[in-house]
Amino acid sequence: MYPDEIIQKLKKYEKVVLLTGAGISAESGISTFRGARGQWEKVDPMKLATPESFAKDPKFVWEWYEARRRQLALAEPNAGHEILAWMEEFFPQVTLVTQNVDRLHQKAGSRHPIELHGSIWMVRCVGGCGEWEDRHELVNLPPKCPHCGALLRPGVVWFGEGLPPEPWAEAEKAARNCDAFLIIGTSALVYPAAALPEGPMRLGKLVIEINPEETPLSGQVTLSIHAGAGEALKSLREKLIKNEVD
Ligand code: BJW
Ligand code: ZN
Repeated sequence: MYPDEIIQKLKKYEKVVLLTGAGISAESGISTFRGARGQWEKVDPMKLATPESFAKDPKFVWEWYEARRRQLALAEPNAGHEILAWMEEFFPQVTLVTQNVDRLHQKAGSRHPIELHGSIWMVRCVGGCGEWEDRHELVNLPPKCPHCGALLRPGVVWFGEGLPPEPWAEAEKAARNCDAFLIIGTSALVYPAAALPEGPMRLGKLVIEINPEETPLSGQVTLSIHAGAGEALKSLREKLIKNEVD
């Protein structure tokens, strides 16, 4: 799966960036957005993941989010999440950047995942009272702010909204300075996250993609592994450890 010279190089690198998408959580039973079995086969994302849709029908949008929250409350991280957390022990400096809102990386032990699209466990008052974590089952949808009575919205980033500036700046900086960049389980269709590997690719850095399907990045990366994240990352860990002993 991995040529030896790539493993030898990777082993010596200090600064590694990991960019994840919905595919890393697929093996935890969480549907991806696009592609085979993606949840957006069944629902139109533009009806749900935009501020306009929320303004028009907050109950409908919240029903989708609350169903996902209940599914996620029962979900466990899988081998892929665990191996990415292990990489923080193996490499001197790992920056994990995720587009996922599920917090499964944190549950697997990753210390400081950068969340580009927020978190499904956060709620935000549209009246300006702030944002806080709430994992309770939300029964009366749409939920209202306990402080001012305005609507609460999910603390995620919808289409047309800017990414949170600090996480984005941190992700860009890590991408600029990395020795190697791993892209795991993202269709690489949603910007600006999909643009993060562009700099490293342009500079000829080692860029590895793990995805069972082709993506727009597959032809540009150093190595494209067409396999599920669990299998591909288990194999990578074995090679890294074996080569360490050799
Ligand atoms: C496996 C697997 C296994 C399966 N193992 N892999 C530049 C160019 C063009 C457009 C734009 C642009 N800049 C901005 C835009 C507009 C827009 C955009 O990108 N649109 C595109 C669709 C064209 N971007 C935005 O609006 C962003 N904001 C922004 O840019 O602000 C500045 C701005 C403001 C105003 C105007 C203009 C600019 C915000 C994007 C927010 C995305 N939000 C969502 C919803 C989050 C909340 C929620 O969860 O509900 O984020 S959309 C959805 O897509 C979610 C995801 O994080 C994101 C990415 O999806 P991801 O993770 O890649 O999942 P999938 O399903 O697409 O792919 C899964 C992959 O896994 C597949 O490839 C499978 O093959 C693979 N897989 N099993 C490994 N076992
Ligand atoms: Zn409020």
